[in-house]
Amino acid sequence: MRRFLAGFLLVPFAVGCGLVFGISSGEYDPDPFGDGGRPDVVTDSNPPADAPPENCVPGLIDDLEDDNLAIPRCEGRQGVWVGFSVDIPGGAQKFVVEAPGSPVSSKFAAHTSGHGLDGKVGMRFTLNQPPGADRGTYDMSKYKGIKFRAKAGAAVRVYMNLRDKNRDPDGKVCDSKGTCNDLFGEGCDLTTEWKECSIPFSELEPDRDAGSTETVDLAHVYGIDFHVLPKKADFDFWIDDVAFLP
Ligand SMILES: [Ca+2]
Repeated sequence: MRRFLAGFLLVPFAVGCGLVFGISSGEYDPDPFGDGGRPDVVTDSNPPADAPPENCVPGLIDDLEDDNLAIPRCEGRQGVWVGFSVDIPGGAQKFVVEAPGSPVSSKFAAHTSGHGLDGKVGMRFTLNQPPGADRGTYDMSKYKGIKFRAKAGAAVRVYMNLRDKNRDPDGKVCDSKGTCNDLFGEGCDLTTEWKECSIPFSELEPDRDAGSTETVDLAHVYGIDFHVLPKKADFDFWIDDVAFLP
């Protein structure tokens, strides 16, 4: 059954600032809005559906072909997709699994769109979260990176971030360092055509303290985020075929 989620974000919220920083192509998102300490609005309330074990393809996290928001149970992974954004009065986000998908796995992809939102807006999934349970971490240290296929309604840079134990608040490590939600990630420039983005872990950098000697904790990762910075403009992008680089 198709799972459909729509969130309309109408809660009054004092947006911290209206600063807009330019991001040139090839540079990683410098976290221009400084919203790392604010909680996201998560547009999901449904428990994940269990994927049959026979859907397990080694190294493939999710190709969405089961048309649901669950991360297939495979190689110790299990989790759920959600859409996320920061509260902006009058803003709206839609997040859904829908057809068509990428040309490679053509039936379904994860799709988010909306308007009037600022800060980081996108979709994310957990990697170790059985239905009804809290998030756990997943060990991806044997892999070299993440690849995915994506496209957008208009050319945009999408950022992929790992939620590792040192930077996700649930890890209870980052509070004293001021690095909570300053996630390790990298960007990929999207067009209106499907393309494959391939991001080696060696290229990941945090937002605010770029150049930090800290490295991402690949052995303890809660999940993966994909976001854009719409700056209150319309946004519209698809993610599909998320897999590890061997
Ligand atoms: Ca697909």
